[in-house]
Amino acid sequence: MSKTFKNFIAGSWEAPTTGTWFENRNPADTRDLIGRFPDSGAADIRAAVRSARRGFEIWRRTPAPARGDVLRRLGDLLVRHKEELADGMTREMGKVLAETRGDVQEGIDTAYYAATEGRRLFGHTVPSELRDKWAMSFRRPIGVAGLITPFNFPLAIPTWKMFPALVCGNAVVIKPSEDVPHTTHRLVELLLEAGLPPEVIQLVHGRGASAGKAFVEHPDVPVISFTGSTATGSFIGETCGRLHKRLSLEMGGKNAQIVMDDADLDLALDGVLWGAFGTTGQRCTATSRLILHQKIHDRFLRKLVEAAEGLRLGDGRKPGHDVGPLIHERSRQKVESYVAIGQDEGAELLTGGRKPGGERLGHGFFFRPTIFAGVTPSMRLAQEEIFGPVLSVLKVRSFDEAVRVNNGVTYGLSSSLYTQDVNLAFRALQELDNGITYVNAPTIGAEAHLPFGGVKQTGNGHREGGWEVYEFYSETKVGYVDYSGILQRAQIDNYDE
Ligand code: UN1
Repeated sequence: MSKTFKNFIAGSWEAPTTGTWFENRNPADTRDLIGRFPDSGAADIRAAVRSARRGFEIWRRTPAPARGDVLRRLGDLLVRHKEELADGMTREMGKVLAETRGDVQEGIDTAYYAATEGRRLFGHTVPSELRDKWAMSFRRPIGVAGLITPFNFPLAIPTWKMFPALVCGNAVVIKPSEDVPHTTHRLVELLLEAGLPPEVIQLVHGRGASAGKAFVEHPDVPVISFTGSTATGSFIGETCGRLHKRLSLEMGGKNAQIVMDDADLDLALDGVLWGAFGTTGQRCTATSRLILHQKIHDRFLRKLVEAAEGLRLGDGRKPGHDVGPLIHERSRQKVESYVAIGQDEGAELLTGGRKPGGERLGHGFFFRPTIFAGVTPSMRLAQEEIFGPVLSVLKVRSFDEAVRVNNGVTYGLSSSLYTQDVNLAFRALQELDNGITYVNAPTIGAEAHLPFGGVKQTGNGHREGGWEVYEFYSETKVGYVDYSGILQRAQIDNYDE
């Protein structure tokens, strides 16, 4: 008998009002059923929001340092449960244990950062233009925050959204991806153990088109944060625009690694292998384009193909594997369709392009690391997000051309430049149109205490992580106190002759 999980609404674990459930299976071996989770509907969301509003009334009055203390205790619990969480995450999501341990660590870092932010949440005190008048700004919570999270970072991304929202004094309704519901289930259990008042957090499982849509449209959820596809983000953006909601969108990428002719090629090789094939290419920050200077193009490609063929596919919970499965069959079909598109467009398939044969990997959604050479900037292979282990290689003659190619896409999350030339390094920071640029490091590797996000169609101008996200989850309020005892008119009395 597989376990049946529930939503967490109004302080207790509740079955969905729909009476329907979905299955969560291990993508490395679909015979392994992790559990059944609620396929919730609008009525579940309404109950969750009602409860969150009650939770908000308690939580917004709790001093921010005390709110931070809950997250410090949660950080301690994440440390204690790191192995168990990583193992469970690999089981439901597929990436190898070293990566899921990193995912938990990102949650730990985010928790400890948030804990101390409870003692900052700075406002400003500035001089007034009038005598005996005080002027300051400070932060207030917004209300119920609705969070929609993706499958690829099952723990880290929920923490990026939840922890700052909570420290700022908001109540939370979260709907995790239906591909990884178990990790968020555990996170909520740990939040309760850490002492979060129950009605401050609501967990509602389900699909985007039903549960997700219901709270994006709910009038009592004034702030929404979403990480996922650009298509879904556009839909959410329209709804939030119409309802005047605050919205943070974190969406697609088409990130490039540029390798100049003076680069340390071994370093660049390690970087691209990790960037392109880590997490089986299922990161917003994955390296999906490799832009090579013509002088090193052939030499680098030879090494790259050989190294990619040496990557070991397999169950991420067992030692010795580098690359896990894709998240589901639909995703594998999408990757296969791009292999066909690339071949039709005239790109040259150097390796991969198909699922592995044989019994060992036959029950999972595995796909071989795939490299296309001879890709030109206008090809769909060079423009569209694939979200799988497919790398498109483009050849350029100069740094300027590399910049043009990098910038010639609709996305703008991360980019990377390998060079020994300090002048080029700084030019890259200025000229590459991305939210994050790495020098001599791959396109992935964001740290929890710095702002994370992208330009163009990757996002809508907000950042997660670091100090900026706290602005997103709070309202700035301004207070003036006039202790002069007389009416002082701003802009008038101070300028009287
Ligand atoms: C994502 O790609 O979806 O940049 C998030 C990284 C991670 C976060 C990635 N820390 O490597």
